[in-house]
Amino acid sequence: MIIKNPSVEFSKQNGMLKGENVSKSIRKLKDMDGFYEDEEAFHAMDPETVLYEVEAYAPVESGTEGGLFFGTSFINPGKVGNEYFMTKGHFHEILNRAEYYWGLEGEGVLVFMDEEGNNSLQHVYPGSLHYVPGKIAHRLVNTGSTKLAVGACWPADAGHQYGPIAEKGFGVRVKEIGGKILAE
Ligand code: S6P
Ligand code: ZN
Repeated sequence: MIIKNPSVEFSKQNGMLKGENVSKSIRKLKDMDGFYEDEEAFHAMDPETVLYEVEAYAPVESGTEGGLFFGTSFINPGKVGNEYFMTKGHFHEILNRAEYYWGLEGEGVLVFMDEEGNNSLQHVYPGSLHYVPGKIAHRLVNTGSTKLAVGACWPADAGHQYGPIAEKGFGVRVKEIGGKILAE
C-alpha cells in the first residue's frame, strides 16, 4: 500500500499551518471598537493596526457534529492605553463545547468567564496546556513584548458567540500598571 504524507503540516516552533483547507483571518483595531476600556487611546491609534491573526485547518465543514478544527492564534504585542492586545473572546454557539489551548511562543494570559460572570485566569507560555471547559467564555491576552502564539483544537460544530462579550465585556481587564501585569 502507498504511504502518503498528510495534506497539512504545522510548525513545531510557532504552530504556523500550511496545506489544504487552511484559512487565515485577521483582526484589526477597527474590528474591536468598544472592546477596550480606554476609548480615547483606541481612537488615537491607526484603525488598520493588526491585533491578531488566526490560522485554522478545517478538514470538515463548519457545523459537522463529531468533527474537529485545529488552529493557531497569533496575538501581536502592544497595548491600547494600558490594556494589552487581546482576542475578542467568545462563548461557543453550542455552549457546552469544550476546547484545548496550548502555548507555543511568547507570554500571555488566558481569561475565562462563566455564564454568571465569574472569572479565572491562567498563565500562557511555551508548553502550557489549557483545557477550556464547555459553557466558559475564553480570551487570550498578550502580556509580553513578542508575538504570542497559541494552538487550539475545538469541535467543528462549536461555533462562536461574540454578542454577550460585546455587550457585557469580560469582567476583568489585563493591564500594565506601574510596570506590572495586573488583572482587575
Ligand atoms: C476557536 C478558538 C480560537 C479563537 C481565536 C480568536 O474556538 O477559541 O481559534 O477563535 O483565538 O479569538 P476570537 O475570540 O476572536 O474568536
Ligand atoms: Zn473557542
